Amino acid sequence: MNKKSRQKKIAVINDMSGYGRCSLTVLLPVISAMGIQVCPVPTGIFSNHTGYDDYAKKDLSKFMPEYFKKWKKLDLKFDGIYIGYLTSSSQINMIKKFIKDFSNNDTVVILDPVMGDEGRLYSGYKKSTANALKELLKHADIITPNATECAFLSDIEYKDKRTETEWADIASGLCKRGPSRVVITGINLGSMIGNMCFEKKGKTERATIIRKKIAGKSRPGTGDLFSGIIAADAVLKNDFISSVKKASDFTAKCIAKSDELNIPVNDGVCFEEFMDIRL
Ligand code: PXL
Repeated sequence: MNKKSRQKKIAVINDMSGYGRCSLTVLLPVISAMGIQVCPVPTGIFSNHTGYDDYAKKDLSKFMPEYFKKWKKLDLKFDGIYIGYLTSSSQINMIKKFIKDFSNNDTVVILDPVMGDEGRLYSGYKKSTANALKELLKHADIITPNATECAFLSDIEYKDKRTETEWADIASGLCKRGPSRVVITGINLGSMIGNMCFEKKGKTERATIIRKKIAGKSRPGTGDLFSGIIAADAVLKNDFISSVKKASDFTAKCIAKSDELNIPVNDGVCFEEFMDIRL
């Protein structure tokens, strides 16, 4: 019998966008830098993310069963399963089976319900996929929606500004559908930005807002960076609220550096500036 490896592994189900620093091109280096092996499952390949005027896209839904079959043959089990941008609603059932097949008793499932921002779905992102994604809530331990994704998941009107109690009620409603931890990301607090950490333990619910001064322009890929850190810390069993603080500090640092280096907004954040190799 092989000894159990002491290094953790996360399977990341997300798209590969060749240019624009989001999804897998962010999650692979960031989770690796936190000392965890990252195993990508590409849901689709994009020449560049869909925030640019034009892009080429290849949906990989048809390839996924074959991919999973070979992984099954390798008898893989993951400490974390991270779900991000899906390219078709047909991927939902495959992912449900993936969770069943590749989890052990201790696996953490992190769902970043990537679908839109500023009240709208991303260009080319289908409403049917957004609706189908709701089915994954019951399989997730942690979710990291922004205000737009909260509105779609909860079938409520999109509002940029809400009271703290309203955000907590939305998080509580989402918790009732599966996850025990919710982070509502990028809450508009005027000159500050907030991330609400909502935790449910038995009947006890606790909401905490982590506030930070706005570090610079809002950019694509910051949600992926943020959620990657939350996922890695969850698998490492680090404290939830400390991990949200860490993720918001690191994201803010990358945003500020990107403005300083005149990185075009669509090109995301220059997190590479802070990927020190552990020697
Ligand atoms: O970061 C979110 C994201 C992921 N994947 C693709 C995207 C976007 C946001 O625009 O276009 C393909």
